[in-house]
Amino acid sequence: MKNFTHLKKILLLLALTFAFSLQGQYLVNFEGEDEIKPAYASGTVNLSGLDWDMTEALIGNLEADFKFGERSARLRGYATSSMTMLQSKPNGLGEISFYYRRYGTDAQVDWKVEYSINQGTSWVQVGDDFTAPASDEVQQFVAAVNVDGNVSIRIKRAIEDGTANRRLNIDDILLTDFGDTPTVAIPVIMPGTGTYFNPITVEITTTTEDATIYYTTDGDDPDQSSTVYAGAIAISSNTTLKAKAYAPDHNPSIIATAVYTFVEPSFTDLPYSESFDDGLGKCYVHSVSGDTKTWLWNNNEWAQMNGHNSGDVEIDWLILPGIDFGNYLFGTMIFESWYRFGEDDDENYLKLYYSLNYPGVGNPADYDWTELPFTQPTAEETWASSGTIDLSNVSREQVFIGFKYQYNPGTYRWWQIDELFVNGEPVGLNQLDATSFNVYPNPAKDVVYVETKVSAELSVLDMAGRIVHHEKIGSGSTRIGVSHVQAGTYILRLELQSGEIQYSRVQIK
Ligand SMILES: [Ca+2]
Ligand SMILES: [Ca+2]
Ligand SMILES: [Ca+2]
Repeated sequence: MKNFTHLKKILLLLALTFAFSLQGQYLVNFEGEDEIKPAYASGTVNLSGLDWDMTEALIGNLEADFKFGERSARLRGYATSSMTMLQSKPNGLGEISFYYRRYGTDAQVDWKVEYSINQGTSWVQVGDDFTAPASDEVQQFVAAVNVDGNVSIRIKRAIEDGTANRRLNIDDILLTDFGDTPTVAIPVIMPGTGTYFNPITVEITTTTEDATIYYTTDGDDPDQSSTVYAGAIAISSNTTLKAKAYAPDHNPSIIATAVYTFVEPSFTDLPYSESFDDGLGKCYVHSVSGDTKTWLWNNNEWAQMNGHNSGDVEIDWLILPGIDFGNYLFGTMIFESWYRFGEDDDENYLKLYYSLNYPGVGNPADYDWTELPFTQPTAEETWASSGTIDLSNVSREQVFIGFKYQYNPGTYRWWQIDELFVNGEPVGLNQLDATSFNVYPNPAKDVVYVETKVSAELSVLDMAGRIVHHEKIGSGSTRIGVSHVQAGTYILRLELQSGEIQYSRVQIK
């Protein structure tokens, strides 16, 4: 009896050791040396020890591929696109999780995850269908399965249609074992993966009692040597936060990951030109409505937005880098546009706006915009010039200019924009505070006096850059009659004999 008990103890210990060594997970991260599949055609590839079929899917390593490490799966988005385990995983299936994001700026389609306990004879869906958003926000798919035995999974189109590139990247597919030992609930990171414009405070929780959460901010997988979570974490720069929770008599949780991307507004000096030769350049894109479509650069050397087939109201902005018009006079803008299909009316249009309070990133719908009319093409599939858009009346401060695409389902118009050019006459700040001449009174009514130390050519220009008065003046004080001039702000331009040009502003009542 004693021996038997002893044997039982050894067996139990062995069983525990065995269970512990098996306890765990099957991770597919596409990083293995032989995990290569460069073409979309259907083929078999061994991923972390088990064979998979990848159809209309490859293992991608390009810049446009979302990936952790060097490689990830790129599913093309065709009707038949799928990745399917040809060999089953032992030890059951507890939870399945993976990360996904659109490839490049591709429009997206729906996908689903299924598992099989009979080597693929029949399949059961796990969780809900999923579609990557029209943004670079990395998403995590997590669902509990909790079945025993040998289990395989597949990821495939939810609706099997289409032969257009709607590419999706998937990485770090994690299948945890199913077991009697409970697993700590996956930590919840709030707020989660996303694009942020201001520093955030992040909290991590788990519903498992007595669990300790460990986290990293350098992309490494956390373990019990990582930092213990002891309260909210401040994050203000691009960060991958990973958290894993441990509790007594539990398997550790799977790793929760949040990827924070902080977007900085971009600015430009004038002249600014954007020919979209290599991408969207300094232009910023924001989809206010309609997750699957946004402005994109489609390798054709222009910017494009087309809501075709999205089924949603598409409100999408293409925004130029900020311009400080305090540094320029007589701003102008010109560009070319092209459209096809669709119908325009008050609710369906492409319009150009500027904003004085938009910060350069974030949702343009939250800010004030003033329309800048432009000439549109008179026929489909014809590139047309916008004509010179006068920006001289745009307030002399930091300005963002943006195209707003707004179309309802059924009226979608395909718009293309190219050859943007914004120009202005530079004005040094100290020139506006010109010290070598003095203008008074300011504001003026009928008469303004210009006092200089040297003789010069004086021009009075309206805000559109038209010269309304011109004369040569000598040193000393010169009287200029302005009673015939319309009320408004005018620029006094003084060209010295040295060629130097100085400016000042005068208000005429
Ligand atoms: Ca990877
Ligand atoms: Ca171009
Ligand atoms: Ca959209």
